Amino acid sequence: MRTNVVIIGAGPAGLMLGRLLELAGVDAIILERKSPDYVLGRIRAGVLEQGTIDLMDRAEAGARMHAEGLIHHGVELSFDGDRHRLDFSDLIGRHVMVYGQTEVTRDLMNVRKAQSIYDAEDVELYDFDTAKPYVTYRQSGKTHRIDCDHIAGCDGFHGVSRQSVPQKALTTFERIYPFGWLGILVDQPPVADELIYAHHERGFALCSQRSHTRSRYYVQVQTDEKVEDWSDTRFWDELRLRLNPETAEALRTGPSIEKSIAPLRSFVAEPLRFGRLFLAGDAAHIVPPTGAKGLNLAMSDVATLADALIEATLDHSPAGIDVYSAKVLQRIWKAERFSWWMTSLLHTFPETGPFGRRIQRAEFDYLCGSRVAQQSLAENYTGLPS
Ligand code: RFL
Ligand code: PHB
Repeated sequence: MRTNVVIIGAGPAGLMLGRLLELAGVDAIILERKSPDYVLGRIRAGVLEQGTIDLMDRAEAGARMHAEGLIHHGVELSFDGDRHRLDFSDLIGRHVMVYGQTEVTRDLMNVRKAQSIYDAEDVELYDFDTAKPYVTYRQSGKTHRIDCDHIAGCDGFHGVSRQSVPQKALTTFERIYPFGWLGILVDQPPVADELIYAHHERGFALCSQRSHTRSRYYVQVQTDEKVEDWSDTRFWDELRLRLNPETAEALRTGPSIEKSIAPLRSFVAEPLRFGRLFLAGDAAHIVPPTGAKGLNLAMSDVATLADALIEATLDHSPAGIDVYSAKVLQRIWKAERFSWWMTSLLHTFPETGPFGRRIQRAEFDYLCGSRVAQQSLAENYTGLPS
């Protein structure tokens, strides 16, 4: 087989890239290790920035998102039960949309006409430092080969693409946090109209949602915690303790339909181009979910990469691919900074002690009293320009 671009990974980054290339007339094949049902079964992000909404429209995949997505004009922060609402629309004239990553993925799968190969095992990348790269994979016991001009590594943090780059060509920056998020999905109306990010001495908690009838809640847990040790009752009891009393009272609980623990990590690889291989999305970087940036960052990477690959393929110009890595890394580091900062403000860090908590409280009080500080948070949360 031969194509212009082999895209590895059919998460939101790979699917969006594939769609943008398809619409521009650039031939691409997506190779995904898992089945479509498995990909759609992963419960992840829930908040879309305007840039992501615009990209869904450009991909001609935005109709259901506009019909079902919920526009949120602000969020609430809570510190030891003291509440403060940030009104993004008033602060900077912008908003976000609540629409699940699962739905984004489903919509992108549905509009795609070109070839996607699921259940592709043992994907391997070859000769991307030459003009004739190729990729191999196994399916039903047979090995297949695809020759191409470029390879896009959109295969997430544990994917094969970044691992195929020689160690000496890659610099990585990493911070692993000493806790994770235990998340629960439940078919009950959300406790509030907007998201609540809560700091409590027992740990962080987040009240999020997917729709008017489906809610998503998280609590900070130790990294060695096991999901099996968290019955639904234990989860709801712990969540209530971390919210202010009125919110705890209003909480509508029920049996969980999904429950999982995600570790928290900050990670960046540099650079993001190696000859004819490009990394994008979680394959290139990870942010802790506190700033709701991971999916949005993946989308802004592939928007830039799509334009670069279209230019390289149709106009035979390397201008876009030559600047891809430097351009997206600028935005990536700003999102890393914001996600690290939100995480630092809202979680409990066992090692920082009482001094650390007083500093967090001072940061919260400063935020509540300063419109400039609120505008900064709002500007970053709703998405910096690309
Ligand atoms: P994905 O979604 O991980 O997709 C990668 C795909 O590549 C496939 N793959 C391979 N395919 C072929 N061969 C191989 N060797 C392969 N190895 C892997 C995988 O099966 C998969 O299908 O990466 P992508 O596309 O870069 O998308 C990134 C986002 O998924 C991620 O950043 C967000 O989910 C992060 N995130 C959030 N982001 C936001 O913008 N807003 C949020 O509110 C938000 N909340 C979250 C989150 C992530 C969370 N977890 C579980 C880490 C909440 C949580 C709890
Ligand atoms: C979610 O709904 O899953 C979600 C929302 C906001 C975040 C992280 C996760 O910051």
